[in-house]
Amino acid sequence: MNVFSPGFQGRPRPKTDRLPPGQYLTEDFPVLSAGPTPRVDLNRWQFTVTNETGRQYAWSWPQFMSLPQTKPHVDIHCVTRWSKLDTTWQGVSLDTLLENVETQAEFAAITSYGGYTTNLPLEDLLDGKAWIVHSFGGQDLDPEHGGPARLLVPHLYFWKSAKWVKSIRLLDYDEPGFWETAGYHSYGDPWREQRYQGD
Ligand SMILES: Nc1nc2c(c(=O)[nH]1)N[C@H]1C(S)=C(S)[C@@H](COP(=O)(O)O)O[C@H]1N2
Ligand SMILES: [Mo]
Repeated sequence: MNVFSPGFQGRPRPKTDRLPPGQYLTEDFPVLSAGPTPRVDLNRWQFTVTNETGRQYAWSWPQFMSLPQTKPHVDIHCVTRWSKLDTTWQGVSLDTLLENVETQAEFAAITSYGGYTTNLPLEDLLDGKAWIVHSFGGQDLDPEHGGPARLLVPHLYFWKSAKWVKSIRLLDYDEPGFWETAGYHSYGDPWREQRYQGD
């Protein structure tokens, strides 16, 4: 007997298969900020990348917005155990931003307006895995959620996705950020449940 109903293979993957261990699904979009929401004036907004030799690359808001845009459609996973599926964003791939940046560095240190920091290996920003996004669900990104622009690195726990992103420093060494210094995992892969140091 054929236990599969017609069309079975065409069915989407069950949502629970997309849930990393220890996570639950949420339909809302919780706000998690370690401090107040900074006000960032677009006329003064600047995003910079500094390589390991100190060379700086900078984009004003109009320069950033004129780069080729993509629309990532991704699942996000917060270390506080909520996951949200099928989120839709718009922004610029880090592949585009880093295209002409000369570097041999292995690590990236991210800093936000307001002072938040986080770290990750440079390769986790490349090959279509990370974006700087300015829109969520077809609307300008709310300030609470990181507007005017935030980092989006959905394959790692969401604390790596720095809101109000300001700069990326490319380094030869790993530099733990705000949560990483407070005992959270240096890498933070939700599928390996790397929540805390030692996981
Ligand atoms: N600048 C900044 N970025 C941040 C944070 C923060 O406190 N400040 N919190 C992180 C954490 S722990 C999570 S889960 C997500 C939350 O993003 P959201 O508030 O849009 O849900 O942002 C991350 N990026
Ligand atoms: Mo988080």
